[in-house]
Amino acid sequence: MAARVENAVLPKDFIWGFATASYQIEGAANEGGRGPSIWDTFSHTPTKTADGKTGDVACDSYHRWREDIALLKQYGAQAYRFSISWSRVIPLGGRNDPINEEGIQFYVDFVNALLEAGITPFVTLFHWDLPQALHDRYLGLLNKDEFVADFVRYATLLFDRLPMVKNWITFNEPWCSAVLGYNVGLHAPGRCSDRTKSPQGGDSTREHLIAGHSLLVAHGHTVKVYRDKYKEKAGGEIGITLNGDWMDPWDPEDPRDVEAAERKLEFSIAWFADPIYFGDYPASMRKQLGERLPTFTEEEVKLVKGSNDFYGMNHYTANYVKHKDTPPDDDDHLGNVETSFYNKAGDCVGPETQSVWLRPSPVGFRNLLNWLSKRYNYPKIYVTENGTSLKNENDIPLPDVLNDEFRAEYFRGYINALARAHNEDGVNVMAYLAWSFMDNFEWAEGYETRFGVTYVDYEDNQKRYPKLSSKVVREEFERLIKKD
Ligand code: GBH
Repeated sequence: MAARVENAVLPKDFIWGFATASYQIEGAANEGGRGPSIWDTFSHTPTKTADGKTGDVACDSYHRWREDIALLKQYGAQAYRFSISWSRVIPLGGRNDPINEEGIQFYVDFVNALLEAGITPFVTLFHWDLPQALHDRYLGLLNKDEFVADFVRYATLLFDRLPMVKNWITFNEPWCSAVLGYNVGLHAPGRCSDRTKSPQGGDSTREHLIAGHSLLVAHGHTVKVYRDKYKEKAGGEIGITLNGDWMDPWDPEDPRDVEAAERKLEFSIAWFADPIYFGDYPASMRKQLGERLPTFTEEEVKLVKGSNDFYGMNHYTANYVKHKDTPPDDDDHLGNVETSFYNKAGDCVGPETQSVWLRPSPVGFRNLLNWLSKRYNYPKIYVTENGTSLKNENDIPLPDVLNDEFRAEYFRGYINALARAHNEDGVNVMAYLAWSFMDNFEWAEGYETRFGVTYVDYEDNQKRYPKLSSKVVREEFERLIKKD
């Protein structure tokens, strides 16, 4: 674990808080004029989520938002990141489809109440919940021109109606939308080459690459609109949030593993960040994927290159990476590598959590902050998600479950690693939003896996209870941020 940083080393204007996403918390799936999203359809399809759970009710934040804001205030949060449900504001999603004023009003009231409470809103436009109608009409992300035009219209509507928002995130984790939705099919819309899993079609060798390209181009167009017409007046910023975990070579003495670890970082992070900072996909991806990877037109390069006011970083864990001696499969999305929580020497990344993919590694966070900073020339970084689940937390009854020391220790480790990266490595990280403000619908894992600093009692009216970790996040930042 990273040692504690005792002194206030983070600048006065460093901002911290908590994050959530619409489909994971709102519920009220059929209320207020909301249309269905691909996550409604997917979660209502048998076998797609744990115990067939859906976001129909979730944390019921659509009704309990005043309580949520009071709790955020109680936690001392300076910022709150949430996402807008596209199909709540445009139920069918398209640029010529009717607007749902009731849905817009919900977000206007919410943002105004946050601001009144002194909490800065960070608004994500798209956290995976594509309006179902756009999937039905033209297969959503697979139709670049239609998707881009519809997304830009949706984003513009919100720039118009929420001029008080100064922190915009276009897309949350395009890698997840692309790979989980169109390559492995574990997330909505669940497409992949396996017809037993995806009878409606799918091609795991190509579709995720097409979806990823659409997301990048939509991001570029949206940022241009924001910069041309809104940015100056609002004094705001816009960027994209990318997921990415740290990768160490399985055998640091083997140059093929060293290269494999770098390639894995490129296949997960640089896939999206290179086009945004350099104007093209990484060479390693072009080499492995050939013509299956789309190319950027000149106009697209102009739109996408330089399109981040900040780098939104979602980060959770670390892996060891081993090269493969066999040629890559056509549906490979990893960069022809194997990942593991153990290295050749038998060292382990960290202890188990409830999420099979997640083990704590604060040092990995510091390493990745440095990797990103060096590769992209020290961009301003906002950590838009970081947090952990706890092994078997769902089996612990109230009130013991509120004593989440494992999560508290995760936050201590990661927040101090961030402080070191800022103070000792010159990393320009300026915000930190813990995932998550409260336990919520953890996608395909349903409600079994909890990530909240707030316990949500799904058996008793979604009642909220602060966990220990909510206090620890605050303690860390109150010590680390300079007072003047
Ligand atoms: C975030 O993604 C999401 O933004 C958030 O909505 C979610 O609740 C939170 O994490 C916690 O899960 O083994 O191939 O299925 C985190 C990034 C990347 C983590 C994909 C899980 C699974 C890879 N995710 N990863 S796989």
